[in-house]
Amino acid sequence: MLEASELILNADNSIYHLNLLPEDLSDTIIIVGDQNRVAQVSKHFDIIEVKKEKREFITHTGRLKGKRLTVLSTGIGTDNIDIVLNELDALANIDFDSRKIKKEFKQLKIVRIGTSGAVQKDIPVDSYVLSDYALGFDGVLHFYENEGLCDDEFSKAFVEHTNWSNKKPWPYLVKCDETLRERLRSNRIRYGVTGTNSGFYGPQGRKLRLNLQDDTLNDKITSFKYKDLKITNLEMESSAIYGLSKLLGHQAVSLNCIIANRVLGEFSENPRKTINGLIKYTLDKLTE
Ligand code: R1P
Repeated sequence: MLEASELILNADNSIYHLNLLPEDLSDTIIIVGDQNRVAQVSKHFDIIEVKKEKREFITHTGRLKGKRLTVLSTGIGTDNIDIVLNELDALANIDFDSRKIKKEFKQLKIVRIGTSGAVQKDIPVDSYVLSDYALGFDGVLHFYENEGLCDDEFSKAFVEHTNWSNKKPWPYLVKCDETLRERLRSNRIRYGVTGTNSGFYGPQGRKLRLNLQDDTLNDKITSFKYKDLKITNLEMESSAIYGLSKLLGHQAVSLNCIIANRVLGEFSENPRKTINGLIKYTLDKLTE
């Protein structure tokens, strides 16, 4: 039995941070960073059945073309993803009355619709990247038993190429779910390796008033190549989404709108339009 301090429930038996009851959730879940993006997604639903929120976690569940979908905001960062993935899994796979893990496992399909900056010249602003792999610089996955999950050879090559400081977490590489990837793929999408950083400024090589531990890290990220893989873009959630989904047994794919190109110094003129395009694309694919 999970103690009250470990599986934390609110007075109405909803899960602590997400403020959701098990019946509020579909097994197909779109996660977005920005709270405002939740309504940008759910406005396409034929009907919205559930609207709940707490802190940065806003959830709408509804139906589109007969399919039940949940859209949920995670806020920024892999620390939030640790909360979101564990609580989504608890909603699906833990009985809140008995506080025991259910005998029958329910698999969730999780699709991130995010924004990101490209670190390769040939990935233009306003394009879409599906993360075949996510490379985590954040360290969240190291707190879980994850033997055999990550490609250590890739990590070793990356650490050597970048002269990665051993004061930083060991970068971990996790693959997307292939079945869900197949469902979301098309020739409108580019495929790549998404670096997930533990911050927006220093960790992503942005220098405002503070000096960086390694000024050349972004250049080395751009020039790194392992077999036929290059790091395509940087954001702040995908590694933990992939890692925790794999460990929990759920399917996950991360789709990102490229709203900046860090090599060319460009930023999208209309990021909302680009994000809307990816929302429509994803909803079409999920309801096909
Ligand atoms: C930083 O501005 C935020 O935007 C990106 C990053 O991953 C980070 O969360 O994604 P979202 O637009 O999905 O939040």
